Amino acid sequence: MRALFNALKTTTDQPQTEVTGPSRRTVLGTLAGAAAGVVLSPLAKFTGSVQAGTTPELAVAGMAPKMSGSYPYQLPSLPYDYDALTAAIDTQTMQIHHDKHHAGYTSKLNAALKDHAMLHDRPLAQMLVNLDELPSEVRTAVRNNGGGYINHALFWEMMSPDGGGMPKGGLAEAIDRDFGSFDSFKQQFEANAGGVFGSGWGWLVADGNGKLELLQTPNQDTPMLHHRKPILGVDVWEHAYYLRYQNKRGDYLSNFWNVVNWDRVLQNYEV
Ligand code: MN3
Repeated sequence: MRALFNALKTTTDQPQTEVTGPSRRTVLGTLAGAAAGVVLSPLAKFTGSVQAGTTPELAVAGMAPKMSGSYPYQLPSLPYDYDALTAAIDTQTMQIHHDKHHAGYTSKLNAALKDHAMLHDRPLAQMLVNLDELPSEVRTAVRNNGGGYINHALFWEMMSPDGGGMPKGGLAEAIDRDFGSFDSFKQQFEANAGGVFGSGWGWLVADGNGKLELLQTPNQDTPMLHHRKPILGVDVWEHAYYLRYQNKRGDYLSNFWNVVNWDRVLQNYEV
């Protein structure tokens, strides 16, 4: 695991040359901000220095095999009961969120890919990192429904009825290094996620050097579109919290810490 990160670090430490192909357009799109449908948090410290070639590995390395699986995609089972996360999320929200919303992204992703056999063996994470390489007629569907598929697969795993507490191991050290302290990180994470305008996600992500950043993504965009590895994410679409919290997104976010699965989040960082 360390070797992979070192390899990525070596690559990203090379002198910056012109980034070509889809990655260049993505990086420029990121810098262009809202014009490209991209929302970067004011708290994010995006440098635009990611090089082509490092990023697909970076993204795929962060995903469990089942999440970067291939067509036809299966709705992942929840790793706990619907009522297991009531320290943060109510039972009915979990049922609707998993059985309807996540199932919907899954079936729409499969429908979009059905007639594109050449994409059936391509890992979803690779498609999302290199979106511009996809046929134009499936690009939006993969971005939205592939993003929704993978974001939710990650989200369920990032939570646990045995969650809460403090980050662990190398992630705890990196949080102290990049945010000052765990308390400061929590404040900034909540502000970042709370500030997402409309539907989207608030993320803790890592670049190829393991540096942590906060990121907002609109709709179902994944941090992989920005060549960042998702470490911890929280869904701030209203469907994720409205039944219990109504307009009080901040209360949902402050309770979210009760269920964060820090063991899994550490794996996301170290893989
Ligand atoms: Mn959702």
